[in-house]
Amino acid sequence: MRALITGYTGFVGSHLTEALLERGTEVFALYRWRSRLDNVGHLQDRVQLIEGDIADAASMRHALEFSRPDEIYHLAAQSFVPTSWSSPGSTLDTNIQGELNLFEGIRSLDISPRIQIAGSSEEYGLVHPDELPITEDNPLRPLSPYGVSKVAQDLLAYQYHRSYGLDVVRTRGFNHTGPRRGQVFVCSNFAWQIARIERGEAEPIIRVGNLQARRDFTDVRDMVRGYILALEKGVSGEVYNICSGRAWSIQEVLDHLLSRSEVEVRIETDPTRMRPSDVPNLDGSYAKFHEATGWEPQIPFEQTLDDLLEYWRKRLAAETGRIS
Ligand code: A2R
Repeated sequence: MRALITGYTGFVGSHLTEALLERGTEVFALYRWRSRLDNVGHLQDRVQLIEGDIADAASMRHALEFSRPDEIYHLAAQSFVPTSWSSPGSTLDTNIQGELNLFEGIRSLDISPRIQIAGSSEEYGLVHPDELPITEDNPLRPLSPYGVSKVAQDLLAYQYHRSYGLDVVRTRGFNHTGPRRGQVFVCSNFAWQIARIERGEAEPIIRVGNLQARRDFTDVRDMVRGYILALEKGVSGEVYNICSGRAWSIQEVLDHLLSRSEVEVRIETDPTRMRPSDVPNLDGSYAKFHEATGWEPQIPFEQTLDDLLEYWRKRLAAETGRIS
């Protein structure tokens, strides 16, 4: 089995690569010459590296021709919602054109891989209270340029499946976190702030955005197990939510992390962390995915948060070690 991963160097890509290698899959890993390798340093000599850029059609075709994959996990994207407000154009370009390049590359070659498209709960955007928990049939009312880009990716995949028979399975992953999550994302950011305060590297103030927002969180290791199952058992052309079905408020996340630390902190609201239109509540139903694949979350979210805090403690300690 040969799998091509776009977005290999990212948060999810690193965990997915580990899971695929464990399954015995040969992994072809697309990266950019300037990609940071922090997440994948330990994997570099276990994968076949392909330098390329999804935004470039020739580069994408080369990656496909070189790897001739049985499976593709299409993770590469501008994945950060706040950046999509400051750079909506490049977010739409990368995410939509990148996927188009992937699909057209496949069409131009004599290959028929199964393709997983990493969509997002941000596609649902505005959800009314009587629509919870969110199923795949919910209207898509995205509230950010990122959400729009993921809706476009989702529908483009549907259209290429219907029009050209591409063997696509679309997943809509709800929030996921765990070790290696970038510190710009909320859970990781809190864990990073706490770890820095513990080390005496920051004053004991935690800066927060909207603590009332509620999100359905899944451990990244459960999420990538879902992506693999989506290609093992998912129905071609279908779309599946992957989520835990249990929403946590951001306040609860913060309280749990603080309960795992000795530090005394003051909480301060930081207006720059508020989004122009934040989605108040996003909890999902994974019933359809469970029915198709048997998937269900296995790692309690409390464990995920503990692992995340531990990750930052170790990483900051290692960084200090490198500097001194
Ligand atoms: O920024 P880099 O060079 O480390 O690579 C990122 C990659 N990427 C690209 N790769 C090739 N050509 C591009 N034009 C391009 N733009 C971005 O996508 C990185 O390896 C990956 C994104 O990683 P993260 O930002 O950590 O995202 P995460 O959380 O792993 O999300 C994976 C997927 C995305 O499609 C999200 O929208 C979805 O799951 O939720």
